[in-house]
Amino acid sequence: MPETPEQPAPELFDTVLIANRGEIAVRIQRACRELGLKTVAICSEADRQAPYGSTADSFLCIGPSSAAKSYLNQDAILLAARLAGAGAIHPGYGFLSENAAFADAIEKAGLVFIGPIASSIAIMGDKISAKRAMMAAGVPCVPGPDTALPDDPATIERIALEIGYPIIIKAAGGGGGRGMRVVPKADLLHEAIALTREEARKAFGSPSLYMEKFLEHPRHIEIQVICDDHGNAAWLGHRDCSMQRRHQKVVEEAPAAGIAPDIIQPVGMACVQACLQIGYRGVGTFEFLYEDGAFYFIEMNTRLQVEHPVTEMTSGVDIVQAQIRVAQGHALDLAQGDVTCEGHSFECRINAEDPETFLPSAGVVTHLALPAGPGIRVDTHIHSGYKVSPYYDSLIAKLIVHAPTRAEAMARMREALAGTEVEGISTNIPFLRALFEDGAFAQGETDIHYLEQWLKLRRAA
Ligand code: MV4
Repeated sequence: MPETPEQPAPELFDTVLIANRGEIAVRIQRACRELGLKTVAICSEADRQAPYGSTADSFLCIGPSSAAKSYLNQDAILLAARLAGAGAIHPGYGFLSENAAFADAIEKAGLVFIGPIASSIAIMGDKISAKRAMMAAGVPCVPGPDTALPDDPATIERIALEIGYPIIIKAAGGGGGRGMRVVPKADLLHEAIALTREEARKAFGSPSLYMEKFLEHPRHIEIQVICDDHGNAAWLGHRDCSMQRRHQKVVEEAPAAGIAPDIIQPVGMACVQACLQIGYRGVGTFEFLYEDGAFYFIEMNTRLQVEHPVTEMTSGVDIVQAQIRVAQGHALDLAQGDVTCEGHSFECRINAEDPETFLPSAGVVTHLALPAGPGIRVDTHIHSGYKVSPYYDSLIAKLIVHAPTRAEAMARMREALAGTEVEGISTNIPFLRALFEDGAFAQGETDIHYLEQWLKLRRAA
């Protein structure tokens, strides 16, 4: 018998259904094509004209405009995958991206979910079990028990006193700013718990609560990880996402200003260790509060995030491609020692919204000019003539810049914002331009409350 040359193992899938819309559908399609994968786009009736449909290999309308009947319709998405011959489903962010039942249904249908295994999503979805897993793995957490609050009033009072006021009550089913209440002093404790418990029961279907020390002026720092199925994990650096309003991030940057590499390094390694301990697969983000030089874990996101580009710019890693490769069963092709952080990156979220009320602004984009040049990247799905629909998130583009230093990256963003023109709808561009002229922001190290205070002062002026 002549020796046959070793054949590479067949890929787990060659066609990916992208269960999302907008800029992230475009971004994922690009990564798929670069990896030689075919793409299936899906849309709701409102998105029938979307360009991401015509650039995909197949395009299926799966339901009416309401997200509940289209982008959140698990059966319709699974049916579309079967009809179009997709072997994998990429959920993007939002919609079904952190739905453990969806991940489970995909795997049971014999397809690959491009994301973590369902049990990881479930553990991180319950903020108490997430905290327990992190404490067990040695990740620094906010002071407070990693167990649900008991019913006994005296025990609750004792826990609060041990932590020390102010404390914060959070719902296990919450996250991203939903289902939490600050308690400044003891006489407000039981009422706060009763109110939060009822809200949690209604909103999340679970009355389970936990208690933490309330940090009054933290920054929001997050760590990006990527893991394969072969026991390899790496962190790709950190981001500062403190510039937010009502839990909606507006500007993100990498790395965080004023946090020395030797301060963040052990935190990154603890995240990697936690991933290995829980058998995590895929991309993930560890969210921390950072106050007075210390890091405190709050939540883990088990999805690709909106702000992943700032980490791509500084690490040089294509996070979406890497995410798809590990879902195909490949070993990570980078070791921790290969990961570097070069220069500085900012992302501005361009939203179709009223500059005063922040309410979504739907309508037709009558004129669009986008910036270009060295170190400028635009992730968008819109074009001149595009109709911004009122049904979904108001994000219409992400402006991303990269430069050697933070000051140069800020200058580059000013230039990019100056070269961005969107007419026909209202956007937050004027407000972003003003923010990039702000002195305290230019200094760096502003906390999670800075933007709301800045807006208040600006309104008063
Ligand atoms: C906190 C906190 C202060 N102390 N936990 C809000 C979103 C959710 N991910 C957790 N959040 C917070 N948790 C303790 N123990 C303050 C916030 C918080 C916040 C966190 C990150 C980014 C913006 C924020 C805005 C308000 C409150």
